[in-house]
Amino acid sequence: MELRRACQIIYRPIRNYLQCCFWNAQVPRLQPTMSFPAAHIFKRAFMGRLGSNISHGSLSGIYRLVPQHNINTGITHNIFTHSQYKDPVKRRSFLRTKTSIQNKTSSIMASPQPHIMLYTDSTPNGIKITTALEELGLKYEVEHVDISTLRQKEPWYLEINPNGRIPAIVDTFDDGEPIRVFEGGSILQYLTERYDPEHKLSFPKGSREYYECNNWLFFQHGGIGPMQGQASHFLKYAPVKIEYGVKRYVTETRRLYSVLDTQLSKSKSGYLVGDHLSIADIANLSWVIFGEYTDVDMNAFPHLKEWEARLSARPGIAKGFHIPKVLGIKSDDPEGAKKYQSHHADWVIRSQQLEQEAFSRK
Ligand SMILES: N[C@@H](CCC(=O)N[C@@H](CS)C(=O)NCC(=O)O)C(=O)O
Repeated sequence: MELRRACQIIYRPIRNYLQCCFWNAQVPRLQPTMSFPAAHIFKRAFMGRLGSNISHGSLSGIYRLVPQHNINTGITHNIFTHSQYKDPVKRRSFLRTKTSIQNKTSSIMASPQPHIMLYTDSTPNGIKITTALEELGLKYEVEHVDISTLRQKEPWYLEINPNGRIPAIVDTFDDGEPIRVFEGGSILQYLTERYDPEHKLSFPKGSREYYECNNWLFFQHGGIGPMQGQASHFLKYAPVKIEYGVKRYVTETRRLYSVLDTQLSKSKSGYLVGDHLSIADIANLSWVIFGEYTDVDMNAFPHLKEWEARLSARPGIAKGFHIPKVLGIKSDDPEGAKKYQSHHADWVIRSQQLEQEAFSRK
């Protein structure tokens, strides 16, 4: 008999015993894996299946990614932790639930627990995720990637988002391994598909509203985001004033706002899709609140203006706007807008130069 098979047979009763006592690393989808170090040692010895990049966290008794060493870059960086399980009391009660009622396994499996590390800054794309997380009421940790310091171009971060932009998240996937998700729309879909079974911010997959929600999510991703982003660039950050660029992008942004305004004028619920707030509203709102900053007169869009004020007053959204730091870009705060502009103008040009140089060397 093959040695590996023999080891498995010997290991099985030990594993079963451990399964009764501890959170076992072998049970798929019951993540994050809470395990007694011995379980991992047995597992490593007999099964040889421990991922090398997470072994530090797992062998320390709490399954969490701590310093992650990238063998390609030689850089070690803390990218992920499971704070929920640092607390020994919570940890013990979690273990008790698991070990006492084995039958409950399937229901735990059905609703995975988030262990989200969010990498972000206070910008339109960044607040899209913090507002969604707050509205969903999910636990998450934040790593402030101050884009003005170009942290988003460092090798450790490019492992998480190869595009060198915020936002991005790292979560624990069903297989117990970290999963990275980048691009705001992809993150919003990931969060709602995994953690929104009650459809607080989403709609049942396959329903009409589900597809309509995608329409407005992609509208933001392919329209408002890039167009308004360029409008800000030419208006606020470009070292030379190019009237053509300003006109093209500011006008296009206004046109896109009018599309949103018309949609809202027809909406009975006051939301872009269906009868409740959704990731479609959240994604677009995160840009619309920067409207005045990009020379859009919101009085021209009464439905959009009312929607913006109503949604911005929601506690979850209001909180999410100011994570990881306070936003000060509203038209009633011209000083804040000026600060925001000068904070971003300098790094935008440096970043552009750096990226273009790196690209032309390839
Ligand atoms: N398509 C991306 C765009 C992300 C993006 O452009 N983020 C900006 C902040 S709003 C950023 O990280 N800029 C940093 C840089 O350009 O280096 C998304 O929707 O997530």
